[in-house]
Amino acid sequence: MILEKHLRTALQEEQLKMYYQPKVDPFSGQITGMEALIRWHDSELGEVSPAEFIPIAEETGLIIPLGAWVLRTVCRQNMKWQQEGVAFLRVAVNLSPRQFHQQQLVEQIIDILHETGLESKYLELEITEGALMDKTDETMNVLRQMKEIGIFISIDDFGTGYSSLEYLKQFPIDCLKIDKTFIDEINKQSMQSNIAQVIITLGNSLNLKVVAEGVETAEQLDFLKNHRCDEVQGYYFYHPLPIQDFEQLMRSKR
Ligand code: G
Ligand code: G
Ligand code: MN
Ligand code: NA
Repeated sequence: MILEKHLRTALQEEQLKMYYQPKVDPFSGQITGMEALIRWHDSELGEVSPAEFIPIAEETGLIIPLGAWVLRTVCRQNMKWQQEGVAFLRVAVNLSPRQFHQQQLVEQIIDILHETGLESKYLELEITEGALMDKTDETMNVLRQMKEIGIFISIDDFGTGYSSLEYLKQFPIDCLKIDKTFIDEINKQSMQSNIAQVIITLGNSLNLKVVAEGVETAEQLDFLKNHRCDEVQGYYFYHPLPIQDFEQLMRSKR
């Protein structure tokens, strides 16, 4: 498999990069946090999307060392930004299903926090609904350990999976991220954007923070403000930014 071989090399030779997309308070416009998103430019293949290579990393098991690299790189970068006074923000890391269900994940995270010196409250993990609702006993156990450490936990792509409301109530989670497909349905003409609205109501009633992803228009933002969505993220505000651009943005805010 050619992509796998290239990806292995990319990981060894540090050709992978993390980008950072700000999350925003919809009312004040202030940056409240960020999501780390991996990027890969291969000299032969060009830009390869994580939508393409993460599934391959999952199939081949490469996601384990890759995932560890992502966590370490992101925690180290966040610590550096704090030390330099650039930003004091929580950073979210995406965990794919196999990564979430690996043995030793919690130990690995504890080690990385220790090694980088990052406080646990500055780390958020985004886990998809599908991964959480699989092997629920094990999931409960892992989530409890993460909560005990003080990590912030979000359900990513919420609304696309099959959440059991019972587990949603029981799991020690902090936040629901409304999937982009429901944000796409919001527009001026048809105000029947009911799923986004229902998710906000559900989140509020479970005392969870609700974040909208993929916000691209002023209409979507208005709708989300009217329905009291807590945070927004999307191209309307910021694209995922490379380190230098992120630093420039933060400096411009001071
Ligand atoms: O950023 P973009 O839209 O291209 O990401 C495509 C997909 O890849 C999304 O589902 C996103 O969650 C996932 N992804 C991006 N970065 C990472 C990462 O660092 N780790 C994992 N596991 N998935 C990621
Ligand atoms: O699965 P996950 O939610 O982690 O994926 C997030 C992906 O969505 C990232 O790859 C990011 O690049 C992308 N993204 C972020 N904001 C927007 C947006 O406003 N529009 C679109 N089309 N994609 C976005
Ligand atoms: Mn995500
Ligand atoms: Na998502």
